Amino acid sequence: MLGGHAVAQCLNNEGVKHIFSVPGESYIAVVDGLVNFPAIKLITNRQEGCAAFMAEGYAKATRAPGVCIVTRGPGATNASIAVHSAKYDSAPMVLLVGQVSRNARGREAGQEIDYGQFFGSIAKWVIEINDPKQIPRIMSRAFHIARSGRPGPVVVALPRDVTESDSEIVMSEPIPSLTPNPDLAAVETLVGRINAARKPVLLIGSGTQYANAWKEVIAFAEKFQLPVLTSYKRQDAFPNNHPNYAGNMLTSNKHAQNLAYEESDLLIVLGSRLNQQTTAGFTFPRPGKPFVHIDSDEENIGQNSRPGVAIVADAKQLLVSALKHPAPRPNENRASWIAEQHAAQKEFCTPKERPTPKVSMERVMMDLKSAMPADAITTTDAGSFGQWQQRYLEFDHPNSYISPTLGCMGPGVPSAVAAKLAHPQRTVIAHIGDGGFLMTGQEMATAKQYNAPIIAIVYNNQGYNSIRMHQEAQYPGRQLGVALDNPDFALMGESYGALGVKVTRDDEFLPAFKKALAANRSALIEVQTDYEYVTPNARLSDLAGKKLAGD
Ligand SMILES: Cc1ncc(C[n+]2csc(CCOP(=O)(O)OP(=O)(O)O)c2C)c(N)n1
Ligand SMILES: [Mg+2]
Repeated sequence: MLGGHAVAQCLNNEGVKHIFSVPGESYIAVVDGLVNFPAIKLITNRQEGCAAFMAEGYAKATRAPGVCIVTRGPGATNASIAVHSAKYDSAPMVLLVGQVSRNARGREAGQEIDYGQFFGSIAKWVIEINDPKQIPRIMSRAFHIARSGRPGPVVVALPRDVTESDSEIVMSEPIPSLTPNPDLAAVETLVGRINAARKPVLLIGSGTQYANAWKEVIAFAEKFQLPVLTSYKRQDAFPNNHPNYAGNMLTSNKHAQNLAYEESDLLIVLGSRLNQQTTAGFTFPRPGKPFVHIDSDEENIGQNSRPGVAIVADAKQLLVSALKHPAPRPNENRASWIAEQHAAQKEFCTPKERPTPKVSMERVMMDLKSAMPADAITTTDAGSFGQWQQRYLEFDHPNSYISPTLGCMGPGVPSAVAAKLAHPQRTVIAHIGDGGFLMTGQEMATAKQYNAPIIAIVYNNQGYNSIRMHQEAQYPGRQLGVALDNPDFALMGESYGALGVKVTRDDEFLPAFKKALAANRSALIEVQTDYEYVTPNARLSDLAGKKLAGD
């Protein structure tokens, strides 16, 4: 069997349905193998960064590994942005990269890279297959590592002669997913602590999402009367309209931060590594704070703060086990406290009218909240516009918000197309800035080619406003290098076969969005905004000389 055919067979055995790619001569034997598996769709992208962002977005939309294949050297370096992103977001991804033939290694051969060094600090595992017979073992291990423990990106390098040689290869079965059970005594301790606490708070991260524990988290919060917070950019881990929902750990959500880190007398962190944003720049939980950390990966525990109680377990197994304990006596005080927390969150996520000379972001959010289908998937790119979706949109369905914690520009459109391929029945809406759209917006062509229509909302403030904001705050009146002279976005949309609409006034957004929903093809809505209105709370001129949060 050709080595490349064995790789294709392994992908099929792992249940892969979509592979994102840009072609390269270094891995054509794998593509030849894929011809034998028509059920696997090989998606052809326009840039490897986009292909890899699609694989990452696909992983977040399905909670299974996203797969990407790119050529050696330049293909691999282009794809690297999403490897970094997948690492930050604990997203399972398998990136296959071409490599020079074995006899050329170490000679600075055509497009050669030492992937171990290049991807070493941003991938979960990097491996080069140097013997065709090892393909099945290494491929199944790559998928296993990508999805187990704290999920993450795995890079598999395929030397050209390994994929093009013919040898006897014995296939093996994929390694089944393991879901570590909690220690039962530790669960008893946890339940005891909750029952003894006055104000226990549950803070959940993507560990609950990869464990598919949506229902169990709800049952646990209800049974033990816990307000629930979601970690940074994990708004879709818990139904936002559930009465126990208390908010997301967004830097501007002071109420949520206060609840988690000041007001609670017991903080239970389930499936979150507690990243920089969730912990307000690593300042919480303070030493001595009663804090229980539960994660399926031992390495995540205590990464930033030492917990009083630590439990290694799959989130769902932990919850199932805790739910076997009897419910505490209903506590009236606790119930009214939870209702207060939910009301504070509702207040925080309700936009108020804020007229601007162009289109008001608050108005766009109000209109979206009234017209978005309940199970729509939202993706966002990086930029100042993103603060409005993070704060105001509400999510009541699992896997409905895809936004990288890395804060990289570029994933908005690609991850939306991937989400649409994964869930053709759901509406997918991408939110992108003018800067971000010009980085990866060409994947609207991929959406058309594979019949995966999306709605792209491009907030055009004629520049890299997020950076304009930092410049103005730190060095007032000296903006440089942040303005963009833009193309006509609506026309660009049309050129990709999408409906292209320009929104220049508040009252034009809702009709445009309704038209997009009914379009039966992709839509690009260009929303013209005023860069002076840089955050939901502040204007650019208010920020002059003020230190902004960040490192
Ligand atoms: C790949 C990448 N390049 C640069 C940055 C730095 N950066 C963060 S936000 C931003 C501006 C984004 O501009 P735009 O997409 O127009 O959104 P806006 O901030 O104007 O709303 C830049 C340049 C980044 N995060 N990622
Ligand atoms: Mg902009």
